[in-house]
Amino acid sequence: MKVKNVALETVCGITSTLPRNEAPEFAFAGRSNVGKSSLINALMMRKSFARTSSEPGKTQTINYYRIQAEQDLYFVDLPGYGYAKVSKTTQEKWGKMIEKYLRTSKQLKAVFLLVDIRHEPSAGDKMRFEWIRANDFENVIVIATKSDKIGRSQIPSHLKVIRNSLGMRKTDLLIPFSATSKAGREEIYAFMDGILSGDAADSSDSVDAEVTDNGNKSTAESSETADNGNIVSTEKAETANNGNK
Ligand SMILES: Nc1nc2c(ncn2[C@@H]2O[C@H](COP(=O)(O)OP(=O)(O)OP(=O)(O)O)[C@@H](O)[C@H]2O)c(=O)[nH]1
Ligand SMILES: [Mg+2]
Repeated sequence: MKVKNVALETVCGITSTLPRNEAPEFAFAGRSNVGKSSLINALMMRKSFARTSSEPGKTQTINYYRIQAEQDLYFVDLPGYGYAKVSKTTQEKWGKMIEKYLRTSKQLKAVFLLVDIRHEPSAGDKMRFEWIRANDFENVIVIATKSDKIGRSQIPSHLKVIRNSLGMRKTDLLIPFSATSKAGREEIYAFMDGILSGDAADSSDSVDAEVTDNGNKSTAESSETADNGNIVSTEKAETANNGNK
């Protein structure tokens, strides 16, 4: 994927009507402060287009970034959950709005659930992962963020904890990512490209990725090696064409 231009096209508050976009959407969910906006910036090749903050709870709206690449698409930055200073009622309203988005968007191709690589996923992370699964999103990709914050040699064991804790299937993608080094970005692009090209061709071919227990992909021809040495799947995308909702 080669990003040519980006724009913040739509910002939705709690009472807004969600847009009906024509281009494919990729959504980013995860706890407050996990690094959603930072990942979106890295994918947009921008330093600080999406607002980031060391203060959790920065993104309190659903933000649609329109991306011009080989084809147009959207990155959808969802508000983070689990931020204590946001009242329970507001959090619940938000939860409902996010669920509504995930359930009703016709263009949503995949949901990226971000978890911090340093920690075991929270109850909220597990709940969301299961929820997304239960709503028939075959394309739920887990991104383990802030991989620069642990030593390289620790990455596989941390990925294993995340995989086991979330109850991920062997074929589920788990990609370690760092917004500082950008390690993992190419794998995420490759995954998206796979979905977009499969979508365009309306192909129903299915190639299951084989993933080793430590979460690293080992077989796909088009795999690329991440900066941190982990190999992740790019083929699984092809299983996804019929898997959305
Ligand atoms: N070292 C390091 N810091 C990161 C990384 N990703 C995000 N951060 C930092 O973590 C903080 C939160 O990042 P955001 O991208 O704003 O997180 P968010 O998930 O969008 O947060 P909300 O909008 O509150 O839901 C910021 O201080 C970022 O600089 C990373 O990969 N490595
Ligand atoms: Mg944010």
